Amino acid sequence: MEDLKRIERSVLARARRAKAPADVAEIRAEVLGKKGPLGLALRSLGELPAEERPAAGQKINQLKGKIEAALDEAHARVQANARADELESGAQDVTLPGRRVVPGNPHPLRIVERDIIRALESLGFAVAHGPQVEHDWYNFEALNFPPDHPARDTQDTFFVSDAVVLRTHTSNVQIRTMVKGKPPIRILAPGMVFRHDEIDATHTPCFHQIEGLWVDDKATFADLKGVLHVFAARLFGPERKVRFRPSFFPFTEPSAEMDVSCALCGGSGKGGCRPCKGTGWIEIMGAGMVDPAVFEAVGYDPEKVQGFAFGMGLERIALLRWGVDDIRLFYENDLRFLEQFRPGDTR
Ligand code: 2NL
Repeated sequence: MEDLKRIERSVLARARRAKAPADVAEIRAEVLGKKGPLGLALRSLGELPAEERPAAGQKINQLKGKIEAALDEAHARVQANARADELESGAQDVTLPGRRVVPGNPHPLRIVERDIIRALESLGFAVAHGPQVEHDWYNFEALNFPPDHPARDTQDTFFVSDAVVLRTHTSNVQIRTMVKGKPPIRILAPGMVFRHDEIDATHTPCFHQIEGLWVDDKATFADLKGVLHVFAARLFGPERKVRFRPSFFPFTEPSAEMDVSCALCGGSGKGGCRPCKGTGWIEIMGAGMVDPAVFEAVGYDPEKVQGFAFGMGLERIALLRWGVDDIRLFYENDLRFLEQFRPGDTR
């Protein structure tokens, strides 16, 4: 019994002095292990007279419980101290600047698409979508393509069946919108289109377009010019000039092409300027007044409604804007190329 008292005093004193979790673990192993003083005491019970053994055994077990509780308490204390020391010593410097998360960025063609939509949204245009696999009627017939028009040729068009094609422009969206609804209509149709072209620096069989359509009872060619002026100023900058040249499309009459002045030579064309081939002008889109035959196809009375439409290729705009010289770069998924185009970049 005397021994037990001594063990208790010395172990509890050591537990109070422990400074680190390792100190507590050491005391635990030493005192509670098989070869420790308590183990010895249990084994020496056999030397006592039989009637004293139960009481002595109980004492030893009580002491064991007391020591375990003291060690647990000591462990909790040193653990809390260690944590406090760690924080105080600056192991976690909460004043360090945060780690930068590298964000992904949209594909350059998406950036161009978004900027074109933004430039026209405030004029009242809303975005509309339609199918990429389309019936011949929505892609050609309703757009006044004569049956023998070269664009219908298998050289240009991907046929899914005799009467079903991969759309060659996004005009199918405008036809569907006109068939379903009624004027006034003011929509933008962005999307993927398909033509059976050989791949080179300016052609891929799948590319992107955005077309616009404005129909009401009095939308004029002057309105068309106004809209496209605003568009060009917003997309290319107010310092660029625009001009309209006569052109032809089966679905517009009259038809025009719009050029913007070349950014590189400032419109002079001097010095054999490359982007404008020395002309000072760069073609960016086609446009025109919707042909009466198109209105008749969708069930509108061409005597009562009128309007205009325009269309452009996103790849072409992207090439011009960033001075890229090969359209295939947009489709190779090389991050070293794609990461150069950050949203918010203008020109
Ligand atoms: C170009 C020219 C153009 C249109 C697209 C259109 C649509 C309907 C009716 C009339 Cl539903 N026109 N779209 C009009 C003129 C030109 O695109 O060069 N695109 C790349």
